[in-house]
Amino acid sequence: MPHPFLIKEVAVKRVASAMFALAVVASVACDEQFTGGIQNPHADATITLQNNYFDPASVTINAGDTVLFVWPGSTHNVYFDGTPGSPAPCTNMAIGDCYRVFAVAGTFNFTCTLHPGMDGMITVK
Ligand SMILES: [Cu+2]
Repeated sequence: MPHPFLIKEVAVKRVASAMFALAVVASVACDEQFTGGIQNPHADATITLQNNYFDPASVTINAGDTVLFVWPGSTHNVYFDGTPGSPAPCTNMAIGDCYRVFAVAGTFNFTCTLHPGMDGMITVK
């Protein structure tokens, strides 16, 4: 029979690892893409995908901020230039929204691969 103090220590470690797992899930859930409409109105900056330009084409945010990309009705995508810290792309859709978190400072150029010249830039301070 283990000493009661040892049993309590194991339980605390299990709770701590469960909380860590929840924190990981919560941070991953911030990068999301939805077709059909705005699902989560939280954003630090919003960029709308117009025909055929980003409005606005450039925004400046702080590290840790979330950018909301909005598709009001025509097919576009958002691909980042691969700079370290770039988020995953938002893939083709016509109506929907995509959230991307920018965790580190830098300049992140992005483009819609369907429309040459449809480019934008996010500066993270
Ligand atoms: Cu486009």
